Amino acid sequence: MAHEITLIGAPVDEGQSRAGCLMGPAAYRVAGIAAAIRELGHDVEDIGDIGHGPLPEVAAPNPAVHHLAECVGWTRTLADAGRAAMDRGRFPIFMGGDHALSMGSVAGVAAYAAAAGRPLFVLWLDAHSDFHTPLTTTSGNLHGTPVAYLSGLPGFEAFPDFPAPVPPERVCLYGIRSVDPAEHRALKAHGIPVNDMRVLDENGIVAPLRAFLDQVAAQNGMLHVSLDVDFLDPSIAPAVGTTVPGGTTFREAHLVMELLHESGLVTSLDMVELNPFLDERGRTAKLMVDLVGSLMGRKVFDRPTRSFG
Ligand code: HAR
Ligand code: MN
Ligand code: MN
Ligand code: MN
Repeated sequence: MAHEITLIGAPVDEGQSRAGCLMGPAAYRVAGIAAAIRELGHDVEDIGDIGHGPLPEVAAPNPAVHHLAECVGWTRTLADAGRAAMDRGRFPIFMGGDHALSMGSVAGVAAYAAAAGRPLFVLWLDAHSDFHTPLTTTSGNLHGTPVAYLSGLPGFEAFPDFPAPVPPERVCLYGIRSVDPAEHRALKAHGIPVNDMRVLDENGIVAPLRAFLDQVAAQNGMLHVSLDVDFLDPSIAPAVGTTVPGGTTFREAHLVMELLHESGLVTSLDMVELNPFLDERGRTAKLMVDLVGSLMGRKVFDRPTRSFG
């Protein structure tokens, strides 16, 4: 199926403390993201980079938290941009930018899904669970909080109310290998299933994903995919500030994208945490663009589309 893709540049750098993610959208454009998707038969428009807009007056609930006003601003502008693209029948790709951008991208997609009367599912491809709140974070880096925000947890009073919080059984954390103690407790209390690397080592990369996709299909859901560069092993994707050893291999990551393509279920995508300042001759940016190619249908041989549900 041909998609109508809208590239949204989201140069968010304020959700963490290591400058460089703001160059992410430019790096993806240099790596040829638009041409790579167009080549696969999809329509592509690039609306350029958006900003965080006017800064609201907000009080940080925890002295560690930094750049709260900027992150609230980004959440508003990105939610609006994502919702507007989907209202026009398009498939938004949010080119980050650090993972704080997902507070906005998922909020926009969730508002669209609620209006369309369809359940939203979220697949979080990441080394980290990103389940802190502004109350529990000790680093103060808000890129570690979006999953708690989209789950409707308290502590996000400075942010817009999340439209229709995503229930735990509709969230799939995949590739996880770094969870802080407060996140661990909160994940258990909230009942979010965690597919950590141990689960994927034992069951393979395919089976847990198929089980989740079957759920999405059975409920006629929409599926947002949030792809963090550190989902990948640092040996193949060095351009990220928070490398964690033991990530997915080149083929595992492509296989995930190929299965997602065959499912026909994905309706929006984040590409987050690329820090081009840390890259080696553009290899991480190019790999991320290649993975999007697989998600958009690039393959060596045709295979029948597998029906889920
Ligand atoms: N849990 C740690 C913190 O809150 C690290 C979070 C890192 N998050 C990302 N995105 N890089 O997944 O500081
Ligand atoms: Mn700014
Ligand atoms: Mn992340
Ligand atoms: Mn991460």
